[in-house]
Amino acid sequence: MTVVGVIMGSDSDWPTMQAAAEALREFDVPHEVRVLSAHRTPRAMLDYAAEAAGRGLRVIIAGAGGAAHLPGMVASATPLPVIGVPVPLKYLDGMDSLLSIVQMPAGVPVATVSIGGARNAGLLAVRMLAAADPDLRARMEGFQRSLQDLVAQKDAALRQA
Ligand code: RP5
Repeated sequence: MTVVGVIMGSDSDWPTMQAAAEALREFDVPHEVRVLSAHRTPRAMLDYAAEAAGRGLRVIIAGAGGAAHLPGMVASATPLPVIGVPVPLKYLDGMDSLLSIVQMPAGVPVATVSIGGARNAGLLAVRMLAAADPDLRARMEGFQRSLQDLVAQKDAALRQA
């Protein structure tokens, strides 16, 4: 069953957002990818958000750039946790996207990752699911150990340089 929805405001966001899907794939987390725009397809966006929990989704990752209202609007219409990814566009270095997503009013949370931080959005979704899934938690712990090993290898290489 599909448990994570990876949505974005435009297909132009995909080069950034594909890192979220890749992280989910690494952990064998069933997910779907959709383009839904807060401004161009508002009704489809709200229908998606309203139906997501009933369809079995447990986390939504939403990326958008510029006037990035998709994550917040989706969060307003679903009880599921929403992770927002600020997508950097040509101007303003993604600061517009970041501020549009992160400054949510009290009561409607969006867990915002860094500008372009789609991989961390995928990994955060895995951690959310792992809170109630011991097997997934064990694999996340294994992944964390692999990060430690990588740093240790780099440290050892530089010490010898
Ligand atoms: C936003 O407008 C999208 O999330 C995208 O980042 C941006 C530009 O969209 P396109 O004009 O490339 O379709 O809503």
